Amino acid sequence: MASSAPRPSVVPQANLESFQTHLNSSKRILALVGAGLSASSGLPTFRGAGGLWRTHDATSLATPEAFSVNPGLVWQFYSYRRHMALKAKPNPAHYALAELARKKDGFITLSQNVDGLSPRAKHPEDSLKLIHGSLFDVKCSDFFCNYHESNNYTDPIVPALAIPTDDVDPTTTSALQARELDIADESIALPEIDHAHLPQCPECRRGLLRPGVVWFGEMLPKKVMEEITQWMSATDPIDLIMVIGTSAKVYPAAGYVDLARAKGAKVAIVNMDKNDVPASGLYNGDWLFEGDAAQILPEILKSVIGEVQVGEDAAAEGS
Ligand code: BJW
Repeated sequence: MASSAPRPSVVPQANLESFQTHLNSSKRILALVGAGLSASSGLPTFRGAGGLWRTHDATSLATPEAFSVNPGLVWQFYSYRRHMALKAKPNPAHYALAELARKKDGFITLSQNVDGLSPRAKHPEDSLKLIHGSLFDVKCSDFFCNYHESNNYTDPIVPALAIPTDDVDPTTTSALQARELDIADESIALPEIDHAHLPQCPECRRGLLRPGVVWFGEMLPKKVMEEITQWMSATDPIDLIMVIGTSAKVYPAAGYVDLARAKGAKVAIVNMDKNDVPASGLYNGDWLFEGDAAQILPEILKSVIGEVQVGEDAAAEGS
């Protein structure tokens, strides 16, 4: 395991000291993380810059309605995201949170991310709650079928969803000479994909498979939500909630900030955009760390986790 070189400080000293004093004495800590955690791994966020996929607002494709109207388009969006996530690597922020989970018993992370990077940074499973599912789960879209498959890393999941390539030399059949096209590039026409060539449910043989993620208007995974409710409602206070790389605009995730506050928590925000604070704003004694989570988290958590080990990537099987 190679350790990363010490980084120059990116955090004002006074802020850092008061945060670390609180962190060191905190017993129950929550992290709410979003797409900004994976931004420096090269994965785009949802809102703001990078929140467009071709001409589509990414959030407009994350609905059951979009899937029912145009499953081919929605699958192309998710197939592209699966491919990008498999190519990406966890960054120091993923490793820092994973290490904090090993060091502090009373720490849980609620991740809105579906990219698999926290599991690949070996974040202990029991303290990582994937509240919006995973790109690598698939399930049947038929209401009456319960088929669900985890850890499906086949890329592309069906041949029709392969990222198109241009053959640099059309006279050769060597795959090595084919270059992947960026299907996010609008100048490249997307193929129309017939239903028959989209992923089919192997169980009911009636429905299309769909990504095992939580779309707008859908319930979050019941078991995960119950585990979170149980953790939140323990009688001991919550000391700290860290709100990391999320615009905190999507519910029920964003609601955990107020729930944690109501149980005594101070709030620490880590975000590139200092205006992206939760709806209830910042209180006296909270912290705002403005900048890249991949730089800030290893530094602010250092008093507990030491130097971050950017370690082996528990790469997805088959990737
Ligand atoms: C950096 C950085 C760097 C960049 N370092 N930082 C209560 C009030 C109002 C509305 C509702 C409510 N309750 C429910 C709703 C409706 C809806 C909702 O919240 N709508 C809002 C938009 C208003 N919620 C739902 O529908 C949820 N379901 C539900 O509540 O069901 C109830 C129900 C009851 C009975 C029957 C049926 C249902 C489901 C929400 C599911 C959200 N799904 C998505 C897609 C997941 C799959 C996929 O990935 O494609 O989840 S949408 C999208 O948003 C995705 C994300 O996880 C989520 C949050 O986005 P995130 O992560 O915050 O990303 P961004 O882009 O917004 O922010 C990135 C941040 O990073 C920015 O701040 C940057 O500045 C920062 N950043 N680089 C640090 N390097």
